[in-house]
Order: sequence, then structure tokens, then C-alpha cells
Amino acid sequence: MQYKDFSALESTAKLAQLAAKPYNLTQPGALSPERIQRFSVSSCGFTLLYATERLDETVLDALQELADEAHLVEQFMAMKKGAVLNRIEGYPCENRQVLHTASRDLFGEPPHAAAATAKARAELDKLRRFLDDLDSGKLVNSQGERFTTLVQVGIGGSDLGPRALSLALNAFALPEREVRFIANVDPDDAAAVLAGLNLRQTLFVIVSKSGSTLETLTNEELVRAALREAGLEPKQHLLAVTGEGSPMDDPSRYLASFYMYDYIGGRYSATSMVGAVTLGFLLGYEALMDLLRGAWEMDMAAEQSNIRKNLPLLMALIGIWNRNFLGYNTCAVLPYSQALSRFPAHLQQCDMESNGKSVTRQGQAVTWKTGPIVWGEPGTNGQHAFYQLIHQGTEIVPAEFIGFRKNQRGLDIQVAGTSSQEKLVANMLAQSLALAQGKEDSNPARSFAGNRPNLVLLAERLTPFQMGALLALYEHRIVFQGFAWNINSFDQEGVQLGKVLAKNLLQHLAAPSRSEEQTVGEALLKTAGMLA
Ligand code: G6Q
Repeated sequence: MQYKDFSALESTAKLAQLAAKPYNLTQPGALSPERIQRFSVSSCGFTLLYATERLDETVLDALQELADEAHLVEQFMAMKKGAVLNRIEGYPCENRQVLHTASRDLFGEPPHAAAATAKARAELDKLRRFLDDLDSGKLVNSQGERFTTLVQVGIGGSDLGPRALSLALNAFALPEREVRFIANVDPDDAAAVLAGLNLRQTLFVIVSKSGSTLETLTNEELVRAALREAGLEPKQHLLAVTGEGSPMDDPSRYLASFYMYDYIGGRYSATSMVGAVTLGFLLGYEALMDLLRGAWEMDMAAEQSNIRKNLPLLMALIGIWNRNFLGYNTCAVLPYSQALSRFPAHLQQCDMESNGKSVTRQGQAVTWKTGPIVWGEPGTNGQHAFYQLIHQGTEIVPAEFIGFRKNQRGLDIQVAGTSSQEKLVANMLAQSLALAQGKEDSNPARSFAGNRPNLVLLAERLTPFQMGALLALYEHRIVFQGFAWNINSFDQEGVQLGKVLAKNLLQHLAAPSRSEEQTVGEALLKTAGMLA
């Protein structure tokens, strides 16, 4: 397939013209009931309300043209079928397939990439047997007690997704099961997580695709030392998830080992063994399957070429409209769900590591904007904090609200005639309207300009299925945008650089040089008080 540059697409010229006069959300009647209904779409349990974006049917038509002209769905299909999309033509690069969708392509026949899905099934079968042994009491600790806690040790893609999902679904945890996470090489992170843990009944899953990440290997040693100190044999408590053939691929050192594959990028790996071991331990195998089914349904929904029906594609294009044509630099993801408190952090990695790029897939400098700055925190807490800037600041921040009609845990209370859940959702919708419509006031400090674009994503309840669908929705939104911008959304040279630079400085600390001459690194370490 011939990839076209974003700026070379005819539709982008048309969109640039339309952006001169975007839809005015503050004009009288701008938000009619008819518009609210018309600019909404439902898919996989979600309803997207996007009447509060600065677009109309003409803009949507032009965005459809962009999707068609840039072959976004065809590229997505090629990805699912195993095309080598993680590459920069003519330059050394990872040169890999991109097959995170294969890890959940379990519910329809035939799978899009049969070999990768067969491998995913084999790992899932291994995991099911492992979880069965835990449930039945066949696998217990040296004292015959059950394991109640699992600590995931990993960083970046080997941490953020599984952590966000575990928190999101903690309401569905099996009785007497809990999970924790250690990521940072900051020893206080591990110390705080280990504090108060009953190590005897704790399993640790060390997760590293490369098997060579400094933070994770260091924390593995820390955990092994803590177990030894407690008189326990580390091997009886440690599991591994790693790439085949990596330095960690040594089953003799672990109670059980699981594989992830090089065609699954770290930040896209939550539905592979990277997330499945921890989520399976916490929720049980059936709930894990529900999560994978939710992701799979969204994977299927993303195959439609009509942007008005394809939720991830539509969200990708709305994001492009805001970023490239209306010129907004950031995007706030604001879940009205405490359970989703770490989901923005996961998206931040997934989006910014994927689309924070400045060269095309042909290695040329881009002349258009790529990924925005993504950030967010749960509402309503944010309303009492940074929303001030979103309402009245000089930076316009497109917002994405995520909410649920029902709560997860059932506990609620009626105060002044409404439940807490109703208050939560009403707050979210009120924010959406206020940002769009603004408010005139003779006092300039109390006046709100409005016209601040936002969308609302609503579902019934945050279940494992719905979480899977939400995860895949955002994964595909990101990937569709990368395809449109003609960048490689699947490499991460910036992360690699960090890994190399830290190693260089650590060499100075491990073996201080006797030479009179100082390198810049040594001078920095000395001035920072780290080297004598
Ligand atoms: C994700 C990135 C990065 C990676 C971590 C951990 O897409 O590649 O965040 O996940 O650096 O890498 P390992 O899993 O190899 O330890």
C-alpha cells in the first residue's frame, strides 16, 4: 500500500478551509435536541455524544473523505492480518508485525492472524491450568496455604495497562485476592508495596518483554532478596512473563513462565499475558475472557468504513479535526469513575509514545502536527481543581468525558432526591454543556466564552466486558490517527534513548574513573552530589 503524507491528501485541504469557520456552539439553538440525537452513535455498549464538538455534517463528510483517501480502515485490516507496519522504510527499525488484536481474536472464525492467535490460545490455556491449580488448592505455598496476593513487577507497557485495568475492575475481584504493582526503580516504591505484605502467601510476576529492563531486573533482585530474608525460596513465589529467547526466558528460575511475542508492543500488551496473568489472578479466568471479548467486539466494530458508525475511527477523526485544523495542543481524558483513575495514565503512554513522532514512515520530517499532549484525572475531583483552566484559561483543551449510568459496587445513597451516581453523571453532562455553551455575564471574570469542544462516552456499567471495549476503543483511536499522520505508531526510540543514557551514567557510579579528565556525565554527577 502506498502511504500518502497527511498534507498531500485532498481532504486535508478541504478541512483546512472548513476550519476557517467551525461550528459555533454558542450561537442560539446550537445545541438542539435534534443535534444531540444526530451527533451520537452507539457501539459495543458505548454511546458517544459528540454534538458538543465544533463540527457539522459537512466537516464529517470531509473527515470521511480523509478516512477513505488515507485508507485508514484498509491499514487497520492489514495490521490485524499481520502486515509489517512497525517500520520506517529504508532505515534500521524494529521491522515487526503489529498484532495485539490477535491476543483477543478468540471469538470468531477464522481469526485474522491464525498463527499469532494460536500462540495466544496456548498461553491462555497454560494460564487457565495455572489458575485452576490455585483455585483448587493444588498449588499452595510451602506451608500448604493459598496464595492471596500477586505483585506485578514491570514498568511502562509492562505496568500501566495492567495496573489501570486491575484498578478499574477491582470491584469484581475474587474473594481474598488482591494485586499490587511495583514499577519504579525508586526503592521506596518497592518498600511501600512490600510493607505489610504476607510474603508467604504472595506471588510475584516479573513482566518484561525484553527481559533486560534495568528497573524491572533491579526490582526482581529486590523481591528475591526480600523473600530469602523471610526464609522463603524465591522460585516458589516468582512467575515470569517475557519474550521468547529473552535473558529472562529461563523457566528453571520461576514457578511458571508465560510468553509475550515481539509483534505485541508494550503499550498495546494489556490483553496479552502481560495483563492476563495479573487480571486472571484477580478476577478469575471467566472474567478475563469477558474482558477479552469486549476488546474483540471493539476490534470488529473498528472494521467498518463508515466513520459515523465506527466509534474508534470517528473519535480518531474528531481528534484530528481538533488537533490539525482547529489547532488544539492537548486532549484531556476525564473519567467520571473513580475506578478509571489510572486509565488516563495508561492512555498517556499509549497515545504519546505511539504518536509523539516527527518523522513519517519514509523517514521524512513531518510538516503537520502529530499526537497531542494527553492527560487527565477523574471527575468530579478535577472540577474542584484544574477545570478552571479548561473553562476560562487561554489554552483550549478538548475534553473527553467517560461515564457510566450504573455504579460498580451497588452501594449508593439518596440525598436531596438523587443518588450519588446520578449526581456523578449529571455533573459530567453539565460540564460538557457548560464548556460548549459558555455563559455570558456582565462581570468579565464570571463570563465563560464557551465553544470549548468536548465529547461524552457513556455506558451502562464498568464491567470486564466494557473495560475491554474501552481499552480497544482508545488503542484503535490512536492507531487510526497514526495511520492518518503517516507515522510509525509502534516504535519508541525516545524510550530506548532513556535506557541507554541511564546506563552510561550508572557506569560512572559503579566504577568511578581515576582519570583527571571529566566527562560531561561525571561533571553532572559530581555537581549533583552523587559522585565524590
Ligand atoms: C512500550 C514501551 C515501554 C516498555 C517498557 C518496559 O510500548 O516499549 O514502555 O513497555 O520500557 O519494557 P520491557 O517490557 O521490555 O521491560
